[in-house]
Amino acid sequence: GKLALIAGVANRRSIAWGIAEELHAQGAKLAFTYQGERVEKNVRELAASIGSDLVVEMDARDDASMDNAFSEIAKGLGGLDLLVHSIAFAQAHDLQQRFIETQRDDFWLALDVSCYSLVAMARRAEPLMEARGGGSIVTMTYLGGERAVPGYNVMGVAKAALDSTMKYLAADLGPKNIRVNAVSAGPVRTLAGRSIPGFTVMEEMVAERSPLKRNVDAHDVGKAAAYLLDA
Ligand code: 0WE
Repeated sequence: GKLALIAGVANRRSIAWGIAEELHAQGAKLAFTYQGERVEKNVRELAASIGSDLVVEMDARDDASMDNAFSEIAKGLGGLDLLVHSIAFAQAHDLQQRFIETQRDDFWLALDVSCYSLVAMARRAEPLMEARGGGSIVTMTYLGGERAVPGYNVMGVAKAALDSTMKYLAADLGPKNIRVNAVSAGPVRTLAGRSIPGFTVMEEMVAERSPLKRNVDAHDVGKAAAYLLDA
């Protein structure tokens, strides 16, 4: 019976969709935000497949768009308990060239979409969760924020900032019984993952070194997220 908002579904391979399926299986009522007309149809069809018609456009770089999305969702869901932030973007060339070449506007683009968006969403979620006596927020991070992973570059800087953002938000929201956590997934075969040069080789190397000798998929991540969300 928990009320959940999921931001970051692009298609059925998205980590956000793996989390959505798990939350649905555990009985949550779901709403979705999507970014851009290109993915609207995908997200509406996926939402419909689990009985949800609460799908609202939200541009994470636009405050007015975020205000509108949160007011639509608060109205449609009738409250909010769980928030899933599964949003990131860096220019493709910044994940290929040397990190040192990152330009100012592309640096801030990556930080804005991949990190500040969590602050912006948490601030809008706070009154809705407070009204229900508490809530829980989960975002997605990656090892490249802790160590220099070849090619991850400005996304690593954004994830380092995201990890810290998660902790400061937890400090602000904890007294209101709102928890904030991040799941650090390994490489997952998504739209974002697959378009990265050398992704397949990296996947093979990670699988070989891992205890289970395999990579995680969006459903593994979904189960970890659902636990942290206390779905
Ligand atoms: O966070 C990510 C990838 C996020 C991402 C992916 C893209 C591809 C398409 C952000 N922005 C874009 N922009 C695009 O235009 N991961 C954890 C997956 C990932 O990306 C890497 C990795 C791993 C793992 C890039 C280099 C090295 C490793």
